[in-house]
Amino acid sequence: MPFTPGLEAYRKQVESSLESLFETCEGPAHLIEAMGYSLFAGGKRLRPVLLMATHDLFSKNGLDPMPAACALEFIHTYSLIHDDLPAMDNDDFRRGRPTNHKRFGEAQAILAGDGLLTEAFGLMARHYGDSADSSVIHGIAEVALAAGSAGMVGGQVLDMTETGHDLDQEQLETVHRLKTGALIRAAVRCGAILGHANADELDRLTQYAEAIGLAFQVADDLLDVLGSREELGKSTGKDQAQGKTTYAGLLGIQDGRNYVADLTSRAIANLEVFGEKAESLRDIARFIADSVGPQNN
Ligand code: GRG
Repeated sequence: MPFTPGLEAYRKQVESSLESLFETCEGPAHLIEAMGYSLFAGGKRLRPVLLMATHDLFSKNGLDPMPAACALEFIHTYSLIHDDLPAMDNDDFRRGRPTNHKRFGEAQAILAGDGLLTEAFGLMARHYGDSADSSVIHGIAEVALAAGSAGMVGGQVLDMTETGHDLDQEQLETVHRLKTGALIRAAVRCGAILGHANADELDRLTQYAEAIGLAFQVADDLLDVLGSREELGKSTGKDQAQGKTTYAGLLGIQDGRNYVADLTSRAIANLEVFGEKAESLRDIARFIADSVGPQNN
C-alpha cells in the first residue's frame, strides 16, 4: 500500500540521509556490506518518518532531527536481522529478499546487527555531541530506553518465553507494547523532545504513539493471516505454526479490524490540539488502519 505524497516526501528525505550517514560508518568491507544489505532492502522507514513528522509540529530550533531519525532505522534494522536468526524466529525472507543470515551466515548476521545498533548511537553522538541543548541527551536516553532491556529487547524475551503459552489480551499487549510499541513511541517522543514540546504536547503525542503502536501490531498479526509473502516481503502464516497467541486468534479477523479502527480514532483524537500541522501524523495512523481494510485483502 503506497504512502500519501506527504509521507512519501519524508520517506525520500530519510532514504537519502540514510545513504549519506551510512557512508560515515567504517569497518571491514564484508561487515559494512552485510549491514547495508538489510538497511537498504526497502523498508517503509515508518519510525524515522514518524520522528520527522512529529518534529515538524514544532518551530525549528536549529537541531536537525534527521540523525536521530536515521539512528532509529539502524536500530529497527538490527532488530529485524536478529529476530530472523535461527535462534529466534528463524525466517528466510525479509524486506523482499533472503534474510541476512541466509545471505551472509549466522555469525556475520549477528555482527551486522551489533554494528548497526552501536553505530546508531555513534551517529547521534557525532552529530549532536557539540550541542549545549539538553533535549539532545533526553532524546537519546528515550531511544536507549525503548531499544533496551526495559523496551524492545525485554519485549522480545517475553515473546520468546511466552510462545506456546496461552496469553490473554492484557498479557499480549504487554509483550507488544515493549517489543514493537516502544520504538514507535520513542520515534514520536524523540521528535517531540528535540522540538521542545511542552509537557501537555508530549503527553498527547505519547498517547497518539501508544495507540498507533498497538494498532500496528494488531494489523501485523492480521496480515500474517491475510497477507501474502509477495505483498509483505516476509514470510506469512508463521504465528499460528509457532503456537503464538495473536490478535487474529484472540479477536478474529473482523473484531481485529474493528480494534485497529478504534485505536486509529483514539490516536487521531490526541492530535486535535496540533491542527492541520499534524496531518502527516494522521496519515500515518490511517496508513496502518488501511493496511488491514477489507479492500486490501
Ligand atoms: C531481536 C532485540 C530483538 C528484537 C526484535 C521488532 C522485533 C523485535 C521483531 C520483529 C518481529 C515482527 C515481525 C514484529 C511485528 C511488527 C514489526 C516490527 C514489523 C516490521 O516492521 P515494519 O513493518 O518493517 O516497519 P519494514 O521492513 O517496513 O521496516
